[in-house]
Amino acid sequence: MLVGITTTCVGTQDYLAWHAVVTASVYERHHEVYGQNTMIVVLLVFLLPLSTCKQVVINTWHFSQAAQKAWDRLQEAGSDVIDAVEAGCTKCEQDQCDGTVGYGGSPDENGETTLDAMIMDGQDLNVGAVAALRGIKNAVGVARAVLEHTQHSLLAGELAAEFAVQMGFTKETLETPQSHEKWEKWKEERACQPNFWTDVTPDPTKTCGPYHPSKEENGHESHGFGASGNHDTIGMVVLDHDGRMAAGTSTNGAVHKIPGRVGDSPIVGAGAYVDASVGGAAATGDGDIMMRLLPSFRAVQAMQSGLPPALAAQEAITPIIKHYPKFIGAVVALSKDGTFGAACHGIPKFEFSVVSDETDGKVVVASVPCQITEVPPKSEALNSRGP
Ligand code: SD4
Repeated sequence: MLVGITTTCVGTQDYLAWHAVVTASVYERHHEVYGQNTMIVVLLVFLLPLSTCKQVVINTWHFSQAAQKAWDRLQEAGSDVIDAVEAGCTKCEQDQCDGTVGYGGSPDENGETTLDAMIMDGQDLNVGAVAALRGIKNAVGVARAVLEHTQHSLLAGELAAEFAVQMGFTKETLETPQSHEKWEKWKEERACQPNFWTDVTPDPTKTCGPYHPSKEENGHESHGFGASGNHDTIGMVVLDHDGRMAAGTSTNGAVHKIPGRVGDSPIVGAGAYVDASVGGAAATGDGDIMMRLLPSFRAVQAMQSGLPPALAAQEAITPIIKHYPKFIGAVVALSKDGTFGAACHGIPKFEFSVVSDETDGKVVVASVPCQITEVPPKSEALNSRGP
């Protein structure tokens, strides 16, 4: 049993409870034979193998300040893993990480920025999420309010904003001069190219809408998920000394999306997933594809079946590539024992940020090389985002 304790990560509270029970029963049975002092020494030695879980924060991309913020919050007395995830993702929202998290990024076809976010509690698998949230900057904070103050899992759009206002959040514009200029250029100078429409008239590869359904197939170009400024959702997983885990996401989605579009980030199992009895995962990349194949859920399932995190992340990406060989995206995975890894596809390399006891509380930006699938020429004419 001791060997099990030394090699397994045990939450401090669980360990102390276990220790109290063992201490009482061993003392009860043996103190008359060995004497009180010997027993006290033996029982103190029991405390030595105390092996609490490593604390770890991991998040997608080089968002080291978000990771640091989450870590720092985790160290504060009274803070928990949910606080840490919220603080880390909020930091990215405030910093507008790479323009793809928070306000003023990814203007949709109307020039509006809308936000998707999620928080998941790894203890009871409760989830709070918001999708296509309008006019509220702290999307992950609203997701937490959904988690803590409702029995729902996901609120969307204008009515999610009304909920947020009830919860004390401020309604304000998410447009900035930069997002307005980006939108104006796309609309005026580039005739609404690229966009996300298929098989509509007028031809979406040449002109702006409004569009109507058409039987004619219009091929369309890739949207360049992975090109700078269009790939940087924050997805975060946190583990504390007690083995408690949480995960979260925040993003402004896809640039020039069709108004109303929701990505993978607020979808459980797609953008993130965590089960403290196994581990957690978070994803970034082409969310329209990822929400069809639930990579974060698959990564956690793969860890449950015994794979280490890096292989579990790869296992989550493999089925996506089978269907969508031009897929661009990545998954980070963190096991309940504190080991972590990542896998990616379609870009040269993927960076992620980690901070743990082993890094002495300092953020390390690590990277993994990504797999790139050669697409046979005959597929070139096909929709790059579809099978
Ligand atoms: C989305 N997954 O909304 C997000 C954005 C992202 O790489 O991560 N892009 O599809």
